[in-house]
Amino acid sequence: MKRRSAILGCAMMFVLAPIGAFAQEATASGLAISGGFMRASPMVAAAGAGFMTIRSTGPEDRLVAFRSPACSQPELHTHVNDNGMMRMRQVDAIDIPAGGEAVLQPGGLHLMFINLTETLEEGAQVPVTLVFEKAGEVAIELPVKRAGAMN
Ligand SMILES: [Cu+2]
Repeated sequence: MKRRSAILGCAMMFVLAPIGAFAQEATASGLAISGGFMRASPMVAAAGAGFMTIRSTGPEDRLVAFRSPACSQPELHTHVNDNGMMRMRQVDAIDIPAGGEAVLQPGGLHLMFINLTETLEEGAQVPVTLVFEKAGEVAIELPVKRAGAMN
């Protein structure tokens, strides 16, 4: 995976996908993050969720935490089927297999932004720092899409 400048990456993604999805960022440490987004959330103090695909072009890694100025209580979550009811549950880490990927998507794994510090307005960019066990910290920006967006 060649490293390219964030500006060039954004410009290319904007041409190819004007709806959004320009949070794409490649790291030198063998992780490629693509398709990141959040959903617009109308009220302050509500929670928000972040989604993306994290691919490893090298060894296995684990997403162990994240930080964002958009919330005061970031958690890693998944959904579990509890007698037919889908419930969110906190997880310690999200595994990215060697040469494979972890998909964070609605109804599954996600970044949970608890105690939002600001309203998530459609069109905004939310700075997020992902913390990986091996790759360390990776800064990205997640575009805010309309409420209910699936990708
Ligand atoms: Cu959640």
